Amino acid sequence: MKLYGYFRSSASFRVRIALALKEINYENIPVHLLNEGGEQYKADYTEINPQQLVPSLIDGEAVITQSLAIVEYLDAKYPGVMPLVPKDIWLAAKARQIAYAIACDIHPMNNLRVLQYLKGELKVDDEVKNTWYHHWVLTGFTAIEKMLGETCDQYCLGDQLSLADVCLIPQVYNAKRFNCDLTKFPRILAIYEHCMEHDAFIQAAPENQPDAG
Ligand SMILES: N[C@@H](CCC(=O)N[C@@H](CS)C(=O)NCC(=O)O)C(=O)O
Repeated sequence: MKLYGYFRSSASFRVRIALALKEINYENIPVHLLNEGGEQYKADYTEINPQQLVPSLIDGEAVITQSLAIVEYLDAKYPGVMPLVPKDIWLAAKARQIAYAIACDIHPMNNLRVLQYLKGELKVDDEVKNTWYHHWVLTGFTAIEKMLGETCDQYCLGDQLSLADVCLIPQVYNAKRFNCDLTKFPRILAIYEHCMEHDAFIQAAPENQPDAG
């Protein structure tokens, strides 16, 4: 398998966690999102991912984009190693509920191209851009902190790692990088601390990628 990604990309981080949890070897192909105006816009990469976003997974003839589609593909292909979508349909819905709250509702508001548009086209300054970033993280995390009250223990779903943790940890990692105040989210922080002690999460972390600056 080949993974096109970027060390700081939280969507790539999700896929790296899933690959590490499932102990799948893969070739890492960096796509630098800033160099030369962004390598995601190059014609050869656009052939792979028409959305000009990372990650993209190549598995033989299969080209798969969208991190959650990739994670669910890996989970279906390797169901015996660290299942990420629970068999129980209520728990599966809860895992997806948290994952989608992050991947559909927080991350798109704060993606690189959104921040670049705010700054470049709409001419907002860095302070306003950061206020925007913090607002969407805090709005999303306030809801997720409540949701977790229903299911969490050491992980989002009790003592079982799932798709929810695969999405939550990269979002927390980025929120910390952008200096968001997370003190109102003790459940989220406890799960983050716990996951970041796990070998798969350490292996997948941005600073441990070959393209980390
Ligand atoms: N929903 C997509 C989001 C992918 C995405 O937005 N990736 C970001 C990095 S985390 C990206 O490639 N940004 C490039 C840009 O904004 O130009 C997924 O989950 O794969």
